[in-house]
Amino acid sequence: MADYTLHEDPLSGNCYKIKLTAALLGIPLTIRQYDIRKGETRTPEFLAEVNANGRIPVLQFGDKLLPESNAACWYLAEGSALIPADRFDRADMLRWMFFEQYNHEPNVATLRYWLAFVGEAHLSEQQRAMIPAKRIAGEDALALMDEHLDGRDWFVGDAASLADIALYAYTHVAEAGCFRLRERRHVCAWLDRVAALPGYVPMA
Ligand SMILES: N[C@@H](CCC(=O)N[C@@H](CS)C(=O)NCC(=O)O)C(=O)O
Repeated sequence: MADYTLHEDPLSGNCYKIKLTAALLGIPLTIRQYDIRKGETRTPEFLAEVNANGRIPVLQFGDKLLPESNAACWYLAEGSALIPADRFDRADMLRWMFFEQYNHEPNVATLRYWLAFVGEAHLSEQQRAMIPAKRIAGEDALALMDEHLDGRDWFVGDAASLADIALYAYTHVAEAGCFRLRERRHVCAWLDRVAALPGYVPMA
C-alpha cells in the first residue's frame, strides 16, 4: 500500500472527508498540519511545493500531490465499495459531490468558519454583507438533502458512498454556522447512520 501524507488543518471539513474515507477503508495516513488562520497555506514555500492554489487538503503519495478533497477521496476509494459499481449510480454519486462543492460547502462551511472560528466581529464589511445570502443558500441545500433522504438511507443506491462522506463532513457541524439542522429529521437520521459505519472516526 502506498504511503499517504495528508496536508491538513484539523478544523477543516474538507480535510476530514479524506480522513473519514481513509478510516472507513483502513488506509493509514501521515498527517502534516497547517493553521489556515495563520496563513500557513499561503507561504511562498507552500505555494511552490504543496499547492499553488494556497489551500488544504492536499493528499501526497511519493512526489505526487493531489489537492481538492473530493478528488483525493476518489483516489483513495477507487475499487472499493464506497464507489458504486453501477454506471448510473457512479455518475449520481458525482452529482452529489459536485452539489456539495457548489451549493453546500461555499455556504454551510463558510458560515461555520466565519461565525465559529473567525468571529463575526472580525469579518470584513464585504463578508458580513454576504451572510444573509449564504444562510439562505445553505438552508436551501440542507432542505434539498432532507427531501432527498425522505425514504432513503443513503444518497445513492442502497449503501454508503463518497456522496455521503462528502456531504457528511460539513453537515454534521452545520449548527456551528447557526444552520437549522435539528428540524431536518431525515438528515439527522442519516447523520446517525454515517456515524455508525464500521471504522468511522469523528472530526478532530
Ligand atoms: N474545493 C476545495 C476547497 C479547499 C479549501 O477551501 N480549503 C480551505 C480550508 S477548508 C483552505 O485551505 N483555506 C485557506 C485559505 O484559503 O487560505 C476542496 O474541496 O478541497
